[in-house]
Amino acid sequence: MHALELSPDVVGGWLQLPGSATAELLGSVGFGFVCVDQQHGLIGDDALLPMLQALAATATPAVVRVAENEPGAIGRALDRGAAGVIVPMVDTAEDAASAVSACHHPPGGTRSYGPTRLAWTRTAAPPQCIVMIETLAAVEAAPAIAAVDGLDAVFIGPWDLALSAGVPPSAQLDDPGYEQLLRRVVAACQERGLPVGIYCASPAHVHRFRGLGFTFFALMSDAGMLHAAATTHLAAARKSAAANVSRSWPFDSV
Ligand code: 3PY
Ligand code: MG
Repeated sequence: MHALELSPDVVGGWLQLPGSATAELLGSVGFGFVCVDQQHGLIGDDALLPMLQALAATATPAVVRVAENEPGAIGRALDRGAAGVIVPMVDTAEDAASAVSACHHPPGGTRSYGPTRLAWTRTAAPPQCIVMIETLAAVEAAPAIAAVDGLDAVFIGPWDLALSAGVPPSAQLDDPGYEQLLRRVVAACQERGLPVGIYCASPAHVHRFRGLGFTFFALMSDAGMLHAAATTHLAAARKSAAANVSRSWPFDSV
């Protein structure tokens, strides 16, 4: 297990498909961290352990997005060896404080003792607690959320935020009102010196959000990458596309 460091401009990977092979693969390409998504990914607790083991073997820090802001879910991810958790749908400072508390044993928090895997892997670094801002209510509460003691970072869920704001997901790239929401969260985090990250559907999204002051990024999911690559390669393989396919490309990559 490797400590999570959200140093400026770190780009992470995102796993939604269960299995240690995909975890090992994404852990091997140079991401600054890899998140195992138990909220919208297809990854249950039994699949989580081998994925964390595979990531540990690659030396890439592993963080788990838990299914909900609930102490049991947070404790299970940490007991299995996650370096930190991403907690979805945090709308208030109280929600954020509850997530932080669930990450730490007393006296700093309320996490139950039972380190299980940590007992033999001997991880020294305290777990990181990252909360997700992804509703209009949470944007309103961003200054109070960012001020919560012990919080390590804030992470925006841009799709849920778009839904909450009543705008299409494409607003992420060009809607001025949506941009203002992002800027408010970034400003609240800057005020507290907190890292502020965001999920990115493409490299173009990373570039856009970097320009708005975000300090860390999660770049697409394994499922999204596989789907995009399969669609692109299938289209390129069709007879009608033959003229556009570079002849050297397939041989360079095998
Ligand atoms: C969102 O965009 O709402 C997310 O939670 C990204 O994973
Ligand atoms: Mg979300």
